[in-house]
Amino acid sequence: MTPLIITAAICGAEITRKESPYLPITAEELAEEAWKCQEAGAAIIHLHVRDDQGEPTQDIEVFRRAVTAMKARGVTAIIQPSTGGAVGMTAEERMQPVFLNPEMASLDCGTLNFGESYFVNDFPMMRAFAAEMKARKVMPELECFEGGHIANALKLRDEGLLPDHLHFNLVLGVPGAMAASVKNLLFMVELLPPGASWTVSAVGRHQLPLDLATLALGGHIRVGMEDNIYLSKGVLSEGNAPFVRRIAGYAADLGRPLATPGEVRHILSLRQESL
Ligand code: KMH
Ligand code: ZN
Repeated sequence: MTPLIITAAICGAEITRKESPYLPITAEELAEEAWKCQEAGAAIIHLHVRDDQGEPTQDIEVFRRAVTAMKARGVTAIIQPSTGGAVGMTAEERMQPVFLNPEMASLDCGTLNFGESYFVNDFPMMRAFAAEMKARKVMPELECFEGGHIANALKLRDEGLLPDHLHFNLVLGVPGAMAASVKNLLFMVELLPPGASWTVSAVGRHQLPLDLATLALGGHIRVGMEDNIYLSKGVLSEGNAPFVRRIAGYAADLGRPLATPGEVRHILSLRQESL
């Protein structure tokens, strides 16, 4: 049985402190949160950062501070910065954390409606992200919010812009994009190329049911406050670790071991040195 990779998406770009007072924002808060998630079983930290006002930013120095604080706190999980940032950001803004040479980074594979707004990922942008990641041996996590996004990723692969191993994140339930249902999850999984690894991110109240379906199917799981802030109806999660702990518990019940960061490097074919 392939060990389960739990990714913790600890901050995101959209949730505010008004919605949850437990949202980590500063470098120290992000580091503490990442460490707690690691202790609970997460092997990847999907990272967005915020400025002093709590607004989303892709400033390389803010990312650098967060990563440095995480390492100082003892975080050994793989840190996966976002190149999605927030809606409305330019490709140049979004690219910045790639220049830190992380082991992984997200690569969004198509444009979609995103709540009341829209999130632009056209081919020139996707190619620019993919090429920069390839040059730096940064493993892209291919974020697919719609079935067509998988085809877009395969087009990038056919253009020689992706590594041999492909790792997808199937994101379901973003308002305006593909709904979070088991039927849609199966549809997406069946579109994946042979040998690809995949994780699932489901938004809001759909997170837990889709996670359980993913466990049954043998995929990997992303949880965290970027996608959902409620542990159950009306009950805010006091941070990200309770989400990770809950999935780790279900995996234990199924006898599925959790992947360590070392195992993630092997399963996802990450480069073996950390720059
Ligand atoms: N905040 C969303 C607009 C990613 O991290 O690559 C984009 C996002 C995807 O979160
Ligand atoms: Zn993200």
